[in-house]
Amino acid sequence: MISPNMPSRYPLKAFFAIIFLLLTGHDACADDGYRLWLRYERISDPKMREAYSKSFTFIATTGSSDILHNAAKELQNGIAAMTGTQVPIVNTPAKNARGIMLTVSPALNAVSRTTDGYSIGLESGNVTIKASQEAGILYGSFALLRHLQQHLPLEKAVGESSPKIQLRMLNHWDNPEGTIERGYAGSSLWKWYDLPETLDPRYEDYARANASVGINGTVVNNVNASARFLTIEYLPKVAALAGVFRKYGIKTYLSIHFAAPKTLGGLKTSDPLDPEVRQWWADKVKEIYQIIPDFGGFLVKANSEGEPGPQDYGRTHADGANMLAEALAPFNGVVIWRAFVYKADPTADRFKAAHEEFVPLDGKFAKNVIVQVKNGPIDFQPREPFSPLFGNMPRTPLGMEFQLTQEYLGFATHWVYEAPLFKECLDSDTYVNGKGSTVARVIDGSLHGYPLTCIAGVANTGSDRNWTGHPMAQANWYAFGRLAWDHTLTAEAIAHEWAQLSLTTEPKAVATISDIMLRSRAIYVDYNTPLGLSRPWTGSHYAPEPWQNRSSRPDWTAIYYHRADTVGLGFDRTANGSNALQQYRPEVSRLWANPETCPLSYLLWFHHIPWSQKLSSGRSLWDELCHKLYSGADSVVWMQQQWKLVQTSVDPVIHADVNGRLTKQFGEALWWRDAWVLYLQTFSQKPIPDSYPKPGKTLEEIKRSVNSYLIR
Ligand code: GCW
Repeated sequence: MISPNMPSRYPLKAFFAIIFLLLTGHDACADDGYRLWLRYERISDPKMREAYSKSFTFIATTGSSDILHNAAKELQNGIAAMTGTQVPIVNTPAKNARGIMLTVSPALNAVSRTTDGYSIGLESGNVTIKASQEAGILYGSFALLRHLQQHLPLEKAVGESSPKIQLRMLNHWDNPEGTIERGYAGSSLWKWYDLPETLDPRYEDYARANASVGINGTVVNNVNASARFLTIEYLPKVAALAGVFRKYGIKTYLSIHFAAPKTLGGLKTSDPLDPEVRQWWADKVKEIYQIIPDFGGFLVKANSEGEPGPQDYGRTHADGANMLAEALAPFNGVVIWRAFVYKADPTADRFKAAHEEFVPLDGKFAKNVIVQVKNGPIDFQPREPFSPLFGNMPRTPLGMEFQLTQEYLGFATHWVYEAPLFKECLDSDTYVNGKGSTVARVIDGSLHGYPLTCIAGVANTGSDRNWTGHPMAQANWYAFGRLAWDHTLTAEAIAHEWAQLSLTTEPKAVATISDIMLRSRAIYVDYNTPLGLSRPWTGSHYAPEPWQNRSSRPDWTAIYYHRADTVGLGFDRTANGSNALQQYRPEVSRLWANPETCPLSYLLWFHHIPWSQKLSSGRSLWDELCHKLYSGADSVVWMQQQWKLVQTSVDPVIHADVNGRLTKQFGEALWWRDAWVLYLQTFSQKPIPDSYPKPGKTLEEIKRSVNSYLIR
């Protein structure tokens, strides 16, 4: 559980440290961000504390299961911290006492597609939390606590809530040796060496945080999977983690190495149609369920970026997925098969690859298979149009994959609140069944009646004390969970809620912080990849490098994506170019195929635009680019100024931390701005408009400054 991290082996040192902190006026209990949005700060208004205390004189729960116990315990701890009153947990409350009743009652389920919903009511002076499943009680309890943390009247807590999507999961890209692929918050949370004997208390806090936003699944290892996770050495370690997570309604999943029958089992092949291979997987799955009876299933990256897969044997993705599905079916396990595929073909457009490979397989997957699709067609870019797979596989449950870790969003340095990115995709209209066929309605199953629904976020957690490196990146984990539960929530409402729970309840400060959050992603895009530029080239995925033109494959260079030349800029994906637009419904493609009607934010995704061409903004392409890059970088100054305004409302340690990161972010925004402007100027041959200051460095100097960031 949350511990104050006291260095108990050095009592004298600790004593002097505290005296020092007291004398120097530092807050000895400074917030290190560990508690996330579950801070349960003491309510300062005595009247409100008293009102809450009077309403809660007991917490009654009928069952004794771990999940119910944890729900009651969380309420007890939260209420004690916020009001100062220790509320007893009882089976039967005293007559006429007022308190919280937790009741598992099957009736609720009728209204919901999923089974995790809850209702909160006020009955005879008691607050009731009812749900058809124990997990629902846990979610209802966290909802009540969320409510109290925002100091809202109890009557406003009344209502029902059910998640729109069944499997709400985190995908960890964690490796067996403790590193995290694309992780920017330290090393893996999982201490594989110490497991299974030693359970870090942090595992439970991780589970609490997830449960508090309704996340009910976790894939503990990288999709670039080591076969070691399937060994008798590692499975008990995974089982130990599963044992902790289960108590918070979370199922554990594993990413698998498709060639494991060969590499681990010593078979001659891993061909999915080979009977011995099928038997090997059936046996392995049985072995897993013997020690993890509620195991969730497998996540698979196959025939993608060098990972093995069924195509190595002339088989299809469906053949591979169905083999695993057959092994998992007797245990109600699922296969989550990723659609992140693209080939090293210099003449092809990577944008089209997933659609080309997967749409012909629609309807060919077994019932317990979900195909997991990244939000955009390329790769977690700062801004991408929605993947054209959404809406085009009506007979195959499609799951969503968002990336919480900021691989292309400035790692743990740049402040980017991702909910607007998630919402932009979820609210996009595919038009597949007419207007209103949003991506959200594809993945929640309501459009095509999918029997299984899934949404995943590539985790941004790590061993850093504050979990996510950048303190504000906690909001991305939070927002993902809240949207996975209910994609109709707004990015704004979630920002407000998160800021209140995590930073301050002062209304003005909450408004200021939410405002920064809500604008942060657009600001990042403006100085990083404006007007539909993208940058999935190899290298650091951090530093600007638009000049990069050499790699083992063409689609791992920068020039492949932006296509700058003396005529103009952008990737022509119209009928004159790669025709990727054809993968969308006519209502979408018609709009985007015309540069006059294509939103400026997607323009260079689909068009090669001449430098002098006038855009809908009234500026030429070149001038608009300069405008975006300069105003984006300048807006970081605005972020800094706004952040200063909340100094007295936010914990000083967190405030200083974010301040430092913003200083760095500003320097790097200028770096990106100048790199793009100077590099593109070599093609456009146009001057930077007079109103903007000239870059302080030459292109050559910037290239040199980037070199140190490149890991090849
Ligand atoms: O974005 C790319 C990343 C890889 C990642 C891959 C994927 C896990 O650069 O690190 O591999 O996507 O999603 O499979």
